[in-house]
Amino acid sequence: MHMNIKLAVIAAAVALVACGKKEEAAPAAAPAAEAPAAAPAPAADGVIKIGHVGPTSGAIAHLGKDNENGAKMAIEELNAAGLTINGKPAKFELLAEDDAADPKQGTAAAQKLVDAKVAGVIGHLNSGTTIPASQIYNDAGIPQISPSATNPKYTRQGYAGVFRMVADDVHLGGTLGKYAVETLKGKNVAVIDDRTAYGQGVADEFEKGVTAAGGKVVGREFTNDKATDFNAILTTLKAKKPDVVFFGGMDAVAGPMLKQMKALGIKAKFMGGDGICSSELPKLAGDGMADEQVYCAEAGGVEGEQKAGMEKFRADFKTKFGSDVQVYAPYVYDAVKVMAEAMVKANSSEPAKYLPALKAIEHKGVTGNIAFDEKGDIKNGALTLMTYKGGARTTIAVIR
Ligand code: ABU
Repeated sequence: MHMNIKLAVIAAAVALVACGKKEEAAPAAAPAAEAPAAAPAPAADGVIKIGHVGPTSGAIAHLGKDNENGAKMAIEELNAAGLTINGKPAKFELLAEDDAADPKQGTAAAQKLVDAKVAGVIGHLNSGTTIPASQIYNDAGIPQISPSATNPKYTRQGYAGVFRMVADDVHLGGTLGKYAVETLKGKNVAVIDDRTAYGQGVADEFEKGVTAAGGKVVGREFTNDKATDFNAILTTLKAKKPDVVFFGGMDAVAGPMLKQMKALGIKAKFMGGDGICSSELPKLAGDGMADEQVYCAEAGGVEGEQKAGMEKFRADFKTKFGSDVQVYAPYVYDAVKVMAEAMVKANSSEPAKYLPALKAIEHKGVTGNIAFDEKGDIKNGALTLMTYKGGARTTIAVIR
């Protein structure tokens, strides 16, 4: 086929991946690099298995299910698009695993997906599961896109096939630290973390941001990701009269912590990263508890004309699943679409063949324009600063 015609056909197929319409897709294209020995063989029957892992049990199951639903939505649209890869109708199959936010269960789930010969993995949700699992996927030559793990280490291990859809904790924690001092006028700041890879990391970055902006960290305490009673550490911090209390951890711990903070009469602003910035937080904290006192940031965001696409996604998601997006379902949805687009572009679901296309991807998704840097981090990552009003997440600003 003439090169221009071939490119046009591939472009049409890619557009179909994005908009979900039914049509014939690309014919065979030039193969890319050799697959590593450990990489799974392409499915003979045209079924392309995509793994998804998140905590669909345990305290943050609402977040894991939200992510999994984002993957389901994307897979259904891809299958409705009637794509062809390597001359076969491409049927995508989602293999969804639960890691319960536990690193050991995370590696077990990763091995299960490798054994099932998935072509790629979207996940995991937590940094504490994503990082150990990434070694297993890397050893098997399977690309992995985390929609939400923000610990910088994930993409700094030298692995060729790891990608992150969101800004990392350096960006997130640093920006929130600056915001606490400069915008919320927090001179004295207290910090708590849950000792997870995410919670401790983002809290450390927050501290650096506070100090760099001229604020003072007057206390640092820690808990764990299953704790429910925070009275001892909150009482210790109350004596230090903080203007702002930052929590590095997830919403299931942040909710009760906020409630107990109020019960102790601590009027400080309550801040956290993306892990607390969910639709569920007001319910976890109790009626009205989160309103006006909580500031947090999603590690991504859209502006201008791209907001309409995100709003449509949120409305479609609510219609389909009967619940609001928690935080990262749109990033999971885009991650699946990005992986599929790379397969269409490479005309192969073999990891070693579509990986170069994934590295070079330029995708217009519901979460914005998606391209990755040399480490696999999202280029030009955004943050969305949020607060809560009337029990709902309310955007303050999108910043880069
Ligand atoms: N980024 C917040 C939740 C996921 C994580 O552990 O990184």
